[in-house]
Amino acid sequence: MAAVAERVFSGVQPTGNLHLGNYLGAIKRFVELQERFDCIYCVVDLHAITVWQEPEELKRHTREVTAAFIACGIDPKKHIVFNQSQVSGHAELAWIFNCVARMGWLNRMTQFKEKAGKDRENVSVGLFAYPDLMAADILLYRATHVPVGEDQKQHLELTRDIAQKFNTDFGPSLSGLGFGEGYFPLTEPVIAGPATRVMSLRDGSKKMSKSDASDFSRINLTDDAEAIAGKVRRAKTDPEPLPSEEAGLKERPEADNLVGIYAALLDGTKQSVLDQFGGGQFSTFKGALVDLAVEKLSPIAGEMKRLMADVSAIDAILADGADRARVIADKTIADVKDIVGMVRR
Ligand code: AQP
Repeated sequence: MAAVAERVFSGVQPTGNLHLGNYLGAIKRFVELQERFDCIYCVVDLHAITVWQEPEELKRHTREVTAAFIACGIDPKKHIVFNQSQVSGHAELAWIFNCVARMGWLNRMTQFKEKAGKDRENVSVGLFAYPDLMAADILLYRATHVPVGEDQKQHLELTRDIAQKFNTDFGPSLSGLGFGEGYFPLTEPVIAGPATRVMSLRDGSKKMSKSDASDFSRINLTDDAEAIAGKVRRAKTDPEPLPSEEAGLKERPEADNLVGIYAALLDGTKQSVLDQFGGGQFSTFKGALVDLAVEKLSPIAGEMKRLMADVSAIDAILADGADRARVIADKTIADVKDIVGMVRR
């Protein structure tokens, strides 16, 4: 395969309040990767509308995710921050990938099964085809690394399958056009750290999610100290003291979740947290967790509030990012049209 420059791409849906899971599983990693890679971070509004969004809420959430990116430390001047609908290449490439991916592949996607539930006949076609659009988001920029939470692992595997099939199906066309043996890279997921799947504070078997009906299930990035304290104190636990060894967290999902959150906020490991709190009661540990969460999250909430007070500045960042993203995307779309055999002027 022709050498492809290393590049990071990832996205977040503007579907509601960003929470600690989005932060620890994804956005915190986005910030770290800026040091080593060229990064493109996208507010994926086309993904959001696979389920119903009130138009005014969609606009507000799009700006809020942008504000969160910046408040967490993403630099929109050095890297690219934009919203997906402003670069038409995402939808164009997604259509081509709809014709590359197989129904059987999409039928196996667990996120679709979870989100569609028993109401499969009534969900949008977009919700089913969501992973093809996600593959298009990533491969439009020929991204080599994608930081995501654990829940997106299967979609990343599908992205690799689509890239591989495209490279194989169009192999002769690729070599004829001088692209070597492959056009799209086989992208690597970046899923790392002690909190790649943060669970609901009310139910250790469910992922922390924006769309959970209970606000007590998650810590929002905009929560103030009082709200964080209330949610952590009410978080479900079990009656045993914390174990001293990590192996003791097995079969104790709520304890495992809170210890993982503490470790991730501190950039430590679960074992280092247990070295400090093992053998103690949850009440002591929860008090320390509240202090740590408030210390780490309050500055983000404050900065988001400040940024949201100037919507035109946020819109200018998104417009500038879209202009820069489009330059890369247009080149890929032109190449892909040549490879597939579409006549261009
Ligand atoms: N609970 C989580 N733990 C760790 N990482 C998580 N992510 C989401 N939830 C957790 C990661 O956050 C990034 C952005 O996710 P998204 O907004 O695009 O979609 P999602 O995964 O569907 O997130 P939600 O909160 O559950 O949203 P809704 O309720 O709208 O479906 C991704 O990298 C994701 O892995």
